[in-house]
Amino acid sequence: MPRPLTVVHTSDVHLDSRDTDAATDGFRSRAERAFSGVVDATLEENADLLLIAGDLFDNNRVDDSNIGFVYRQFERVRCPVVMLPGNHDVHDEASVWNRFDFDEAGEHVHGLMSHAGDRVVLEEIGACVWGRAMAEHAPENYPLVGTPERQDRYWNIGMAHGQVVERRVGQGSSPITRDEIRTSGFDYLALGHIHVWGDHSEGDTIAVYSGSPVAHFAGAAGGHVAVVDLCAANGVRVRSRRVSSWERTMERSSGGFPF
Ligand SMILES: [Mn+2]
Repeated sequence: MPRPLTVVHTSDVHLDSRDTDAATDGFRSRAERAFSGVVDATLEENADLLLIAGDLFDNNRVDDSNIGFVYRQFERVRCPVVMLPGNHDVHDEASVWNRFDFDEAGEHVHGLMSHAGDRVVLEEIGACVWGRAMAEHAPENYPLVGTPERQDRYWNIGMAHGQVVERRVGQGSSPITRDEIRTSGFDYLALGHIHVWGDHSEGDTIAVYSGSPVAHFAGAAGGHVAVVDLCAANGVRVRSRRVSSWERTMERSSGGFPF
């Protein structure tokens, strides 16, 4: 059996340096501060793997300083990082991901950039991570079609950016059905797109939306990451860890008056 792993899972950071309304303590935006909090959580949890399940960038026109910010944050991370594009940073010809230099980001940083599905095998931690980059956020985009055979010597981890639905009805974009989750073969499925926590586990697959780590995108309860413990004896257990809150803004804008 693969060895126990701790995974930090985030999504929907929506980095964009033009969002400067909370520029304090060296960060240009709430999203930058929250993403730094994601890295802090990864270090404090002594995580083996960091997953970013789409919409790391708010749009494909963000300037290169946003990419530079991500490189500098990844310099702090010791464990492997695996990223999937979302619908805001969709992997098309104009994609921000075409400007992202994986060599500069470091050997530990991986992107799942194939529209047919991509798998990264991380021998050092006994995990393989699969995901399908979206070329277009459309009803015809099926994030969980084409999942690979299970590899029994590894933890089988999936990533998908889209909307969990009962069935495809031809309207919602990037649908992920409950049947697809149940038959995916993944031990853990890292979901992105929804900005608040949501457990969509089916069958033997634990599937969770971490929600955005940015409090102002996630809601009054604050911004969170998912911390996932995978252990052969105990199975897969997930907890939500808060990485940002509204308090800092409230202190500034209202002198600490309780929200
Ligand atoms: Mn999204």
